[in-house]
Amino acid sequence: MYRNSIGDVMEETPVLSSARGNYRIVTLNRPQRLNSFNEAMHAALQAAFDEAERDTNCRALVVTGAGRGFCAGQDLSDRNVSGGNRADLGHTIGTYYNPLIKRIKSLPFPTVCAVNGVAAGAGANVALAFDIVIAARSANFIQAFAKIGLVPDSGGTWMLPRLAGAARARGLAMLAEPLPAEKAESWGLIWKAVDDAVLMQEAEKICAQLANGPTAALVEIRRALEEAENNTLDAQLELERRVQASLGAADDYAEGVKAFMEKRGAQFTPRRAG
Ligand code: T3D
Repeated sequence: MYRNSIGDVMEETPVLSSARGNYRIVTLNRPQRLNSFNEAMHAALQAAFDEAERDTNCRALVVTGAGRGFCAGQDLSDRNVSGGNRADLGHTIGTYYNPLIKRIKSLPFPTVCAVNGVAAGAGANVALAFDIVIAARSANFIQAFAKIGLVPDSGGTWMLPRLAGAARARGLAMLAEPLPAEKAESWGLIWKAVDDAVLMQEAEKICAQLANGPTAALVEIRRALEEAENNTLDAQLELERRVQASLGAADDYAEGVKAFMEKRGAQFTPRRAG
């Protein structure tokens, strides 16, 4: 619950989810707190992912934020730091943030993040965990952790050096300065920055393209690129051989080749349950 600008008590629906044909739009919805995470929002986001996974018609999703921010990380008003009863951050990270990042990375369809405004703390790293990240030009990414005596979490220390290189990762994490969307694009953190007015239009265009694509291959692309981070070239070549053998035996490959030869768009197979 929260009070709106004229003092009325409002009920909170921390995450909104709506189906658009074969993809979904999931919106973080605590705009009065810049969509920062509390336990209810973590639970609601996981429930929105559950719902999307159950719906085999759903073959991609976009996550965005309501209001002027994308997500300001942990809701700090939930943290009692003056009394003796402090939250065990190891517990909350292990219970909420780590499972969330792993969940995003293992969704059985491709994902898009439309960063509509500031993405700070865990909010920045949650955004970077999606497959394709686009951001409004006015958005900023802030590794806000050092300002409150913490290290980047939610995969930040893993993703930042891989995406931006070690020197930039150190600068972002230690200085905790806002990184504007266009710089995030030029540094390789995100796919692209777009005009604010067309953010959702662009995000949905990308999402629709992914939703009409070969879902299994797109998920394998995500996995293969993740595994490449730790593999030798030999191991990665073997992984590509194995994955290609499996995809090459599937209907989507046959359809893709046929469609090419017949000079038409491919009609890939729907996603299967489980
Ligand atoms: O605790 C654990 O479980 C460990 C996990 C940690 C994960 C983390 O994410 S730690 C990092 C937490 N996040 C931050 O430190 C960011 C805090 N927020 C900010 O630094 C700034 O709000 C922003 C740079 C994101 C945006 O600045 P600005 O000037 O555009 O907006 P604002 O005025 O600061 O915020 C607007 C409102 O949202 C304001 O409320 P008010 O005054 O209008 O009633 C502000 O308090 C609220 N808000 C923003 N971020 C948070 C928040 N309220 C609670 N928690 C927040 N994280």
